[in-house]
Amino acid sequence: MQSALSELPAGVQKVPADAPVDYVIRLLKRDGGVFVSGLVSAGDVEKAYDECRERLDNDMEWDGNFFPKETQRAPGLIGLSTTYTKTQLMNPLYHAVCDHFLTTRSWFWWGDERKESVSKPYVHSCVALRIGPGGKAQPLHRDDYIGHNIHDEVQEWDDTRDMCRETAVGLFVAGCKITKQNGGTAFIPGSHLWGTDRKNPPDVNLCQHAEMDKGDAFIMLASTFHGGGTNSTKDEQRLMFSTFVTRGYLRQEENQFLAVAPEKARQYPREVLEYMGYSLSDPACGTVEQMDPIYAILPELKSEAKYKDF
Ligand SMILES: O=C(O)CCC(=O)C(=O)O
Ligand SMILES: [Fe+2]
Repeated sequence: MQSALSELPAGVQKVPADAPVDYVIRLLKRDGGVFVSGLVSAGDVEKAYDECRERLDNDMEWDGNFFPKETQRAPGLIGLSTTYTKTQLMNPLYHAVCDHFLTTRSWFWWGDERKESVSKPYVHSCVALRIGPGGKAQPLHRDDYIGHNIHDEVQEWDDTRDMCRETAVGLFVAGCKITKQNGGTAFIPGSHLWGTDRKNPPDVNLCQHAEMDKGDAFIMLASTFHGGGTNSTKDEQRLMFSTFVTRGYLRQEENQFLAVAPEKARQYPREVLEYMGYSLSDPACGTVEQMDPIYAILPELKSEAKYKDF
């Protein structure tokens, strides 16, 4: 795998939406980020915007420097936009990438039996971000600081050593044409390999900007240093949909059980509910009444419920 990484074309790549998953994964291991053109149709992006625009318009100002006052947010997107949920959160390419980086496999002794557990990834956060004219750049950060992820410095990705390195993967979808000028996300290619204990702060001069057409996407490992850019335009709003997925046994950034009303959640197919966290993380995280939480949100399934070993 390592020799394969060195054969990749130089620089952060933009791949078509039907690119092989394997290729996208290899690019992420080398660069920490990869662009995907036309991942979502312009029509679906516009529809998703319509469905969350009111929340964006009515957002409160952030008190602090993580977001400039010109940035408005629409969190809890699953509750606001079925189009976003269907066309972005549940995107098959994104899921395959998340499955690769965020599935956790472990084995344990259970008496004299050797038990294997596989914990699958689930939703971390779902928010639309609109940076208005004049909005200043965010401080460069790693989104996995949220989950206290500490990194060793490495030269190159190693599949065995780095199996558990990442705790989250992001999907940024352009809601409009995104340029460096209107606040395209700044990121440092390769910074996912950096150690936490580097002496110097991340240098903005190493940044590249995520410039995308409406419906294009940027998939990014959460350990990559990045931040919303400065919107230096007079009249452009930069709209981007941001999704993160995390390991099944870690706490969600955005609590989906409270962020999305149960009556709204119930309108989604079971696979969406499971991705939100209405499912067990093997062996036994997330139970309700010591069973899979799906029975709590879909009580009509209760007749099939029974206690089981973990
Ligand atoms: O707005 C952006 O481009 C990035 C936002 C971000 O990094 C964050 O909210 O953590
Ligand atoms: Fe971030």
